Amino acid sequence: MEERIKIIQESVDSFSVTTKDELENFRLKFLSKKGEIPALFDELKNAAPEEKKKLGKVLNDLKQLAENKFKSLQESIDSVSSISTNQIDLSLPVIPNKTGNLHPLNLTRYRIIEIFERLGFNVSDGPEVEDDWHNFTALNFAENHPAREMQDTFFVEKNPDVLLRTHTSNVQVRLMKNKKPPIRSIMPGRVYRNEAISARAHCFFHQVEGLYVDKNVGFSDLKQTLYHFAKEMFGNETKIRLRPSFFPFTEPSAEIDISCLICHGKGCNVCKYSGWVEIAGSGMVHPHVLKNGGIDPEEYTGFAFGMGIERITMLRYSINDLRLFSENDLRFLKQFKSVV
Ligand code: 2NM
Repeated sequence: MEERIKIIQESVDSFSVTTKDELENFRLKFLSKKGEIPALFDELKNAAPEEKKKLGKVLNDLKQLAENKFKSLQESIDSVSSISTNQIDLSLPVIPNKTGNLHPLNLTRYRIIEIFERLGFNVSDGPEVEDDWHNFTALNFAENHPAREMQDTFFVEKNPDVLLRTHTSNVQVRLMKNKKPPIRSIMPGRVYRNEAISARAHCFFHQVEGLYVDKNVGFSDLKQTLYHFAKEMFGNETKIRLRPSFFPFTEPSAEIDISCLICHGKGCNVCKYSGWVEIAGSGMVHPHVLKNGGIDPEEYTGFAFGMGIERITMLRYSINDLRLFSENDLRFLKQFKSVV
């Protein structure tokens, strides 16, 4: 019996509670009529007289211990619940409700704008529904250029002179018409092309184009500007490479590649084992385009460039499917910077 008293004593000592229910369990287990301590008192009746005296004292001590323990547990629970009900600290700042996340395309757009604004570029915009002249003719697209076909361009109400812009260059044309050089401006915006939707193509996407027109703007200005952009956007170690290319609105034209962020040139999936990833098209603005914008190509020169915001965003966050940007799957969107 002495042994059992010791065991009960230990479990009374180590008992801890955090709720009123647990406190009640303590009472039922040890102190209630059917609890372990009254049961021992019952047994004591059958003990030999000299045993009875000795065990009775030990048992009384145990009962006292359990009652004191019950009291102190009760006090600790009462003090906790009085904090949560009576002692609310009204001076604490509110924990804000989460209101949403910024779309990754917007995060990238804001970053691109920030980089070019620091170089003295401003931001321009223009219409998404455009006429043929501003979207094609002024930009030196030949009359029979394939981009003008129904398969490539969305026309509004079958009118060949009302279309959804296929690039943001229409804004450059309008800007040149409205403003004398120097012009340093970027044009972020949505563009449309008649393409089947897949992981790598969509019927609408987003571009940022840039235009710099002034006296003595040269190819080296183009190269340094885009080199600076690449380092700001993708890290100071980033290298760039220019490849000769062709666009109707620039001559000469160049494709801009950056050194692969993933493998640093060793070769991987993203760069298709070439070590380089294309990020933009660019070139010196064609004299015809300057003239169409009302700018004298004998007096002024300029460079222009264009890049896909989706493409930059995919490289930035390792996203491998364009469709994620427009499907509004919260599991995707919640991974980006929260508004608050
Ligand atoms: C690109 C690539 C190269 C461009 C040219 C012009 C304008 F209006 F100045 F002629 N705007 N945008 C340009 C040049 C766009 O996108 C891939």
